[in-house]
Amino acid sequence: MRALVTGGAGFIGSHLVDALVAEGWRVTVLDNLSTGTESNLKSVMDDITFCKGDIRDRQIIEKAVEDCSVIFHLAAVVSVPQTIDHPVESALINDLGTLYVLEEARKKNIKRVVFSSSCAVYGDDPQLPKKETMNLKPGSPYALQKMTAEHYMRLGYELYGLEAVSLRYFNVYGPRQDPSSPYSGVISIFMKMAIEQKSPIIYGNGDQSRDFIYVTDVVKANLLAAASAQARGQIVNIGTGSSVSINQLWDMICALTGLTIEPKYQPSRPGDIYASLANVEYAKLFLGFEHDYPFEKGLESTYEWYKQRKST
Ligand code: UD2
Repeated sequence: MRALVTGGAGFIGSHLVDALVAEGWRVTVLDNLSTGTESNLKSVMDDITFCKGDIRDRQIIEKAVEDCSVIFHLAAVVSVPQTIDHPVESALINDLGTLYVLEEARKKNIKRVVFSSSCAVYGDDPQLPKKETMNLKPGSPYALQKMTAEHYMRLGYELYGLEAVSLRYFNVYGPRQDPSSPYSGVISIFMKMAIEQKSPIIYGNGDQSRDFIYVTDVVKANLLAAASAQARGQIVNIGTGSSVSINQLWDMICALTGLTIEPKYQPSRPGDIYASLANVEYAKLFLGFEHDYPFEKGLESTYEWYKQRKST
């Protein structure tokens, strides 16, 4: 069995590639290395076929899908602010690129496509927890592009019989998440601050909360989505069903690292969502998915990774 992982050199994609290789899959990675890195794949590079290329390039997709039975489609512009600055270019990648991948799947009769979507599609609806059947209120080009791509997945299923599955990730964290941009995931930034023993910045009063899910659990959800018969044509939240506030998060990191550093508070970010929490019933029903990593354990593994990274 061969799988194609688009965006396979990225934070989440590279963990998925590791797991697929460990399970005995043959794996092709398609990645343009815009945000992903070859170093993320260093332990499996000899075991995979690596195609450096862009999902806007139809010829390279055609080559990459050869012999595949499943496509995991993760390649995307992943930064919300970048999609606000570049709405057209990001749509070409996030939407047209997805359509190219689906079209190649249709031509080559590849049955299953698992798409990485985002809880961003819900927008700032105060209703909690977020349920897949809720009305969507995309509040950025990024969210709109993910929503559009989900619809292409749905049409792929309804019109062409593609076994399309969309996974709406909540806030994913873990090793290899890059903390270098101010819009990086809050956990990666806070880990960097803890290791450098500096005060983190908390935007707003810190009461805003997120449903954080460990990257290994997201990989597990992808593997189940590729295998489960009930998953065909579904859109499924991937979260834990519980949340922590940003204040609690920093307190937990302090407890874990033995630090007593006060955070600095700055005004809320424009457009920041107050609370985010996944309803996880569909994940259980359609994928048989439940997360394995309690938050404390995920934080600890993540901290160990950042600590080691600093010392190498
Ligand atoms: C996440 C996704 C984004 C989009 C969005 C949809 C990440 C990195 N981003 O944005 O792509 O899917 O969800 O709702 O997963 N914060 C601080 N200090 C910092 C950094 C962040 O206080 O140094 C706060 C931030 O204001 C926010 C919370 O932490 O309230 C989480 O921020 P984030 O950037 O990790 O993720 P989020 O939920 O804004």
